[in-house]
Amino acid sequence: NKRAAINKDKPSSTHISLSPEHKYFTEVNQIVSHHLNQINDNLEENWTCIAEDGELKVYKKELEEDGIVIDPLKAIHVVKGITGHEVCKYFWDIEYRMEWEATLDSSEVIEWLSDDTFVSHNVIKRVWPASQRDALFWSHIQHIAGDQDEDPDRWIVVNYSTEHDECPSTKYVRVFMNVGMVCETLIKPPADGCQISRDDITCKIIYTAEVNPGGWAPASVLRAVYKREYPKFLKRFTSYVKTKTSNLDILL
Ligand code: 18C
Repeated sequence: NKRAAINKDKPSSTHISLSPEHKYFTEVNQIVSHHLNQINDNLEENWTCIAEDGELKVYKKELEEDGIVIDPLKAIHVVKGITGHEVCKYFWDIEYRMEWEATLDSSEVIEWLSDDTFVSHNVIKRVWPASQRDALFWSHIQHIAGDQDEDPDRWIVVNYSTEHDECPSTKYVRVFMNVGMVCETLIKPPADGCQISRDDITCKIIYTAEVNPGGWAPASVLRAVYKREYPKFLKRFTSYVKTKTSNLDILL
């Protein structure tokens, strides 16, 4: 039975973002930088395209560690009518996760670390013949203001595996993951005196997933599942964000 996520002890809106004294501060910033540094990777040279559909392209690098598939995956998508802030908001906010996630049985908050970072426990749907998996990770959202001539304005969400005393790995095989969603918004300047409309905005999404399935799983099945599920996720999730926002003010 699918269950909506529980927002456990969500900090009040006056709560500050992760402070430099917080035990996760260094790790969060390191992993955010890791994803930002990968934005300009040459995908034509080092990666293999496994799916292409309109503006969506999904790439992978084949990699195995002790016979376990850990292929890094990267997807680029360009979607009209939504902003990077909107895409990141719906990807990060666990209140909406079960509305678009098709690969999870459940998702639940374990601890709020600040108003932009929380730890959640997620049970992944079982794929026959492998054992069922779960994932425990912190999710962090951040706005990175662009500088005038070099980098554009960006929004980023990172989901990164962690440990938590309240949620030891007992019942399932635990997956380890480092997932990043980086978004840039392009705005076509509207005619003089006109307000920006959804027709004037385009969002470029750079999604990366480094996943270790945490124990043996048949390589051919896993690669087939990834090839099918990642493009499906990107199409399903972005059309969800379009539907969710179509009648709302643009969130820049
Ligand atoms: O990034 C995504 N979602 C985030 C929020 O939930 C978050 C979660 C990431 C989960 C990554 C899961 C990795 C799977 C691990 C392997 C499972 C082993 C299976 C063994 C097979 C032989 O960052 C979006 C994630 C989109 C994930 C697409 C691929 C995941 C495949 C997982 C299998 C579930 C299949 C469900 C299909 C069910 C059909 C009956």
